[in-house]
Amino acid sequence: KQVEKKLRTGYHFQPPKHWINDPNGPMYYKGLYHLFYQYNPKGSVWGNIVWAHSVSTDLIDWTALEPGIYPSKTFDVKGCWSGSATVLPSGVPAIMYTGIDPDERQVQNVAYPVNLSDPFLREWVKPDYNPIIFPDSGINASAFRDPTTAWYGPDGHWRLVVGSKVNMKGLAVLYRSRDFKTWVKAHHPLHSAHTGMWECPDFFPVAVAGGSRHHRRGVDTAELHDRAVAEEVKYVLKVSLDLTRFEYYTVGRYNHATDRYIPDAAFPDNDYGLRYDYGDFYASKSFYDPAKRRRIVWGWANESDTVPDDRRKGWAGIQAIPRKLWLSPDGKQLVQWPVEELEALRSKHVNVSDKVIKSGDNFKVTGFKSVQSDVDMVFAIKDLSKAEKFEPAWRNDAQALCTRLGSHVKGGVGPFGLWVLASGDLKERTAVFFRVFKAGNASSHVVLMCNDPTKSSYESQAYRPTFAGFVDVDIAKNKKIALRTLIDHSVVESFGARGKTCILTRVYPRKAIGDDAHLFVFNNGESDVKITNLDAWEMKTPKMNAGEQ
Ligand code: DQQ
Repeated sequence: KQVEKKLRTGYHFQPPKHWINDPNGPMYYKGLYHLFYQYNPKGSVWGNIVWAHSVSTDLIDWTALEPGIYPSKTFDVKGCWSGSATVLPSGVPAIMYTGIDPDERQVQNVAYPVNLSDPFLREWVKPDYNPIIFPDSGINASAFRDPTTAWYGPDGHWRLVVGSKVNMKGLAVLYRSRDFKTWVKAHHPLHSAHTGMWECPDFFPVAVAGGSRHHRRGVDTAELHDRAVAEEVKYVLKVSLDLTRFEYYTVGRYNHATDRYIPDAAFPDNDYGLRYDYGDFYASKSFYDPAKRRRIVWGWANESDTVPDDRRKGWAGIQAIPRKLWLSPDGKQLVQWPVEELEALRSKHVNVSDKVIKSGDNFKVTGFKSVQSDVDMVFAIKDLSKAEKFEPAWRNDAQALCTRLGSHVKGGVGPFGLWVLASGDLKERTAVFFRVFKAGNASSHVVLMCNDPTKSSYESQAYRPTFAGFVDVDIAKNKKIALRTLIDHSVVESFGARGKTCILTRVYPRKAIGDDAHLFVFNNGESDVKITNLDAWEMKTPKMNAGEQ
């Protein structure tokens, strides 16, 4: 059966065909980046799950290898679900993953490379002492999965957490081991909250500003036992909620002695936390890249078309562009930015500068093909006096606010932003935009970033929710806001305010495809805005999983 090429991505990660979901066990080993991911080798819907495996020297060109982990033993005969890699102090990488056993129980297994001198790490062996972690009587065996990268404590014990739940309480169940073989459950979880099941937990350190290392530098989980490092880091706990299909994170402290994680006061318990991405981004997994001393996060972007569409297309699911991630200098949130390697794909370039977009106007960016492009721009707002008044209750639900105040609803300052993947007649278009509100006291403002795909396609079956998040910027002081948008046929991945608020959306235009996909800048607010600078590049197509030559 032929795969439908239309709307397949050019530079976002995807295999040649079939279903993909969660990124698994990303790591750097002997000069290669490894990415495993949940994959159905038999079709374009979820099922028959194995760990497909790809390698890259630069996170851009990918070579597909044979699956690394696949059902082969009683402890994983019904599926090899998500997990993580830990590079041991000896340099040996270990993969920990969830196996589904014959009774449908979720158990945790370990696997090691067969041949350590093979940088491709093609073959993995699962020792007979698996499963290393079995759901005991206190644990719900059908809600017990996705082990994290392990870390080593000052007491000489390894630790890792497994996602779980008890009733509606999400749990990061903590295990300890001396030898990486025998794992013992701690008396209390690392953390828990009343949110429902925690899938794909991720727990890692981030540098704080003012410490001995630059705050954008990554910190390896393997450095955690070092007390000097421990004083200059904060910790991030990220979980994926199967109930909302969104991910949330908090930033906090980790007490080595009590083995508990305590979110900072800025992340109250009754709140889910912030999000890496306010759009279609799930089951993410980060890793420390020793080659460039950074932390990188991978996340899965599901299709939002229908299952029959996916069967027809013969493919479903992509990975978002790998993002470097760090703690903002004020410690209030994480910041993400596409890995710098992506810029090597930039080719034909256009620039617009100092262009005013008057109230109600729009402007077409010409001279390049935008269907597979990278747009990086800055808006300037001179006059904030017309900003609409913000009601405090709106704080709780950016998405509802943006659904109500879509890109076509006129405002004071904004909506202004981009129409991407737009047909020439503008009947099809996806809006990425900002709207600025005046908060209670006139000197402070609230900035909302939205993605409105309601007009993205003539096709009416596709799921097209509006996505939105607030942007923590001092707009009165800066009078500017930056927007970077990666456009790639059926994905629009945006980074507001240099990576403070990110939104990824999948769209399925009918008309705005190939050379008929256009880029516009629009302003539906009363106040004029100015494009201080806009750079846009066509993006080359990298080698994407063609397999070994
Ligand atoms: N996907 C995996 C699970 C994980 C879920 C199964 C999250 O391990 O909890 O494919 O998308």
